[in-house]
Amino acid sequence: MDFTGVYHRTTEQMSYPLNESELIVNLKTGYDVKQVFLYYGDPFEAGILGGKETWTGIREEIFYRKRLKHQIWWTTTLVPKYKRCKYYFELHTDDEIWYYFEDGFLTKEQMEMEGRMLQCFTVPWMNPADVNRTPDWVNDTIWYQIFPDRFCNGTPEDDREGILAWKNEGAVTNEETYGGNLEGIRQKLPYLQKLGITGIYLNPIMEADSNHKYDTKDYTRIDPQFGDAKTMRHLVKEAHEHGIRVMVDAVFNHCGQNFAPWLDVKKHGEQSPYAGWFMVNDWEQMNKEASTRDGRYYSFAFADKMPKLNTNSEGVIHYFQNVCEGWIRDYDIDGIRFDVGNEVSHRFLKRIREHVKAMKPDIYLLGEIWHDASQWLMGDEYDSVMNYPLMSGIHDFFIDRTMKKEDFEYMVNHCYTMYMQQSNNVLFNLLDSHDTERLMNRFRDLDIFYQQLAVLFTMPGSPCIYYGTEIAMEGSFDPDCRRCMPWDNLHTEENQRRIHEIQKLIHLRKTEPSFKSLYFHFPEEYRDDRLVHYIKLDRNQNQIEILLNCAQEDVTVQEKGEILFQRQYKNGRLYPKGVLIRRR
Ligand code: ARE
Repeated sequence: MDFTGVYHRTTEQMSYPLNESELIVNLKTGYDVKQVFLYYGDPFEAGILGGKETWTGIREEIFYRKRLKHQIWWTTTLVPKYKRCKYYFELHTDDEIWYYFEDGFLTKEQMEMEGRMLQCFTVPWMNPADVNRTPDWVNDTIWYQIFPDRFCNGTPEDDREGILAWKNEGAVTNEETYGGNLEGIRQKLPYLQKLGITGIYLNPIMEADSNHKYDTKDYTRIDPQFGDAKTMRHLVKEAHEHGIRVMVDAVFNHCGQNFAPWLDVKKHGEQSPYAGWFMVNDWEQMNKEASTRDGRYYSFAFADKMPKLNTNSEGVIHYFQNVCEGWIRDYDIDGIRFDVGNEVSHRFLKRIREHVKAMKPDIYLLGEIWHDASQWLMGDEYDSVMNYPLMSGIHDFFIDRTMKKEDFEYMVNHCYTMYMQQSNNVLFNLLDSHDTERLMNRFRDLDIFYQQLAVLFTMPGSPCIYYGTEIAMEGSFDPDCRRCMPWDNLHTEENQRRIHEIQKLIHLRKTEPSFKSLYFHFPEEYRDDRLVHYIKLDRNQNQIEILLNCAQEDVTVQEKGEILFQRQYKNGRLYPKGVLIRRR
């Protein structure tokens, strides 16, 4: 047997409570392992392994599997009667049987050798307080990301000096301000509702000097460019009346150069009461005109006008607990997206989560993390993350014509085996954002554009479309990916047709439970080609043909007809199988 490919630990995403009664157990092996059985039972039942007695634990075959390129990922769910259990695995290759314990691999003979002390994998107790709980409402949310300055100007008659005329086409930079505001977003709620949107993610709206507002000046004040507390309360209230939740952007990793505590530190140096709120390395030199890399104080990246906040300090933790408390109390927000979510301290995040979840248990805490975010998704920090790895994988598959179906299958299954199911259910899935080139810009092919969206919409978690995606808006990298929403051009026949495509996709996602797949798996008969040939959006026939995923080898596929969503029950749980969807 190839031992190197076999891995299990009773930690992280390999063995965890799905809820107060079900325990998920995952195992990775190589492809030489053809069958896996699990022996499990109560740690205090008779039959403690050690040579004296033969353990009569329940023997159950693990059948729920998905392919990871060089490995297989086996999953099963246990329901320990007394909230605790111990277990070990029986691994079958073509010609061998091995037993896998916490302390190693044994043959049957070694297992039964007198006096051997065998250490099973052990889950001592499934404490409810430790269960990773994520807000269910997010799983069914269709998100729409809005860059406030560029979405809609609701009060052009009140435009202040410096606001440029709305630009219905053409490139933009970070230097211009076009007057988009909260009142404009409120006015467009009926439009968003008709599109099928049920959640909006707003880029920062708190007072800041730039037009992107990631250089916060006052965390407790709505930027006057966008409105005030009253307009924000009005927006959220009406959004809720339209069945739309609201998530705001929290820039807690750093602040702007005019944030009052930073100004105080610049003025009073180490004597400032806020000295511990920042990460200053050279107090003598800190007021010298900064060059981006001189390290006199830390900042976001090398942006010296974005000094890094010290999220290890009690003062900063306490301050932002109060900021979040104010946002929930004053605006009744439903989610918080944490900017640069991988650089704030874990301690900070644990304390913020505890504070806000006590106020609003189903608030959605989303981390902006572009890489494997396992360590932030243990149930005591973020609920989920922006799923940039999936974005890259989907993009790559459609760009790289050499990528095989197995590669795509690996990429998707890798994305969905990194985290606990609770986090996967509420992943924030996207194909572009205010930080990336727009999807249409990258591909300039409407077919591929819609195929990618169709793939995105089959994924577990919640899809997010960036404003303007409904009309396949173009735009290059930041800042050109933040063009003004061309409301004057939306009525054209082509744009209306494009909006209808997105409405269909959202409707399918909402009305067809099987459209939310769990795993990508391509049965042999589909291996000879690429996914792109199985996601056809026939706009004339109003048809979406898409291959869904299955957790089993034997995909049941019929030539025509409706959804084939076969289900299989095992110890009381539902395991979906694969289907091919041909929807009229
Ligand atoms: C401005 C210009 C940019 C220029 C940059 C140079 O617009 O063209 O490249 O300055 O410093 C905000 C504004 C940006 C602004 C930036 C700096 O929105 O317009 O850029 O401030 O002034 C990494 C971080 C991730 C971060 C991205 C940008 O991990 O957290 O870089 N994203 C957040 C927000 C941004 C925001 C900031 C942070 C700062 O979403 O909008 O920028 O508050 C790989 C890496 C990632 C990396 C990613 C993108 O995938 O793995 O870590 O993200 O590339 O670079």
